[in-house]
Amino acid sequence: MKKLFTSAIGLTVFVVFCIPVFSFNVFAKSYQLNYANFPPASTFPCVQMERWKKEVEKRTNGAVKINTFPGGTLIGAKGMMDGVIAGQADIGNLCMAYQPGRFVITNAVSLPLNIRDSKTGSLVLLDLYNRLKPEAFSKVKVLAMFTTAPSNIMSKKPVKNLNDLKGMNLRASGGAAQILKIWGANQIGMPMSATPEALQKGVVQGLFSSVEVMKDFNFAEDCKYVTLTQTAVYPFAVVMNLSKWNKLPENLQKVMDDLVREQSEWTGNYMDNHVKEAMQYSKEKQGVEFITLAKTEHSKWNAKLAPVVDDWIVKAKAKNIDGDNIVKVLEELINKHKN
Ligand code: DTR
Repeated sequence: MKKLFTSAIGLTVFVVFCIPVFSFNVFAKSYQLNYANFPPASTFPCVQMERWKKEVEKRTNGAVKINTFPGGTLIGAKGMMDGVIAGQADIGNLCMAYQPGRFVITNAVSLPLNIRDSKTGSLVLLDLYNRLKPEAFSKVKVLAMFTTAPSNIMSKKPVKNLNDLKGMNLRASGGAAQILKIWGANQIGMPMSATPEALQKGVVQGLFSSVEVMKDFNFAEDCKYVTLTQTAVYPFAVVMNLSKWNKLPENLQKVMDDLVREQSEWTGNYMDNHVKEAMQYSKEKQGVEFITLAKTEHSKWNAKLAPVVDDWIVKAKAKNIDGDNIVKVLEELINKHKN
């Protein structure tokens, strides 16, 4: 009888204390995190956000639940970094080009250094960040970094030479904006999320960016011409509120740490493939003309860009930033990662 009684207690203890631990998972507590993003859900920053959410939830067996907020519903484009630092969202995705003076070191990735695709740009940016650990990110935990594919001119009117571009109102931000100005366009700065309205109202006659937006924002309906320049990638970061990060147990932090490089590279690959799809869609479904600059014309455009890197180094020096070293590191990383 006594034996039976002891076994019954043993079984009860097992059922009450052990089964929940085994059957849920090894993560004792669950966590909900809010993730803010500025553009609409169909665009690449949000596609990568949903992929990250899915992976984190899967790899933590649901111990971490990510609530995603696309379309600037939680924090807008320019307020992303400060919003995350202040805890308005736990995680946020930001485009560094929208605050060029704030992210001087990492924005250097948009200098005309011949980054040919988004995968290369993304790995270069992440390695640059890891190597130089810029102060601008000291108040957050970085969860991923990636760049767009190189920028091209999408416009309502054809641009075949520098004269066509002269005075044309085109939208761009950060390093890409500097390049447009040098080529003689009338550059207008605004986040991508404000561009559809500006195009429709005629405030701008086009934009300078990676061409997946021809499909994702359906700019192909307004912009029937794309001039292929293949310059300037835009850098992005996914950042997390530091005190929220510090409160996560180590095994959950490890899941996210293990994802940093994978997510950055995944996004680069997604973007590169999606650019191809968007080009096909624009040509076949929207009758968009893709313009390749004539050789002599192309040399003129490149000649204008020749002083950009040296000028940037001089300006960086004035801010006490070792621009020479940043460019050297960038060139080394581009060589390492290029396809
Ligand atoms: N090229 C930058 C960033 C960018 C490219 N595609 C998208 C889509 C959604 C938001 C931002 C971006 C820009 O032009 O803003």
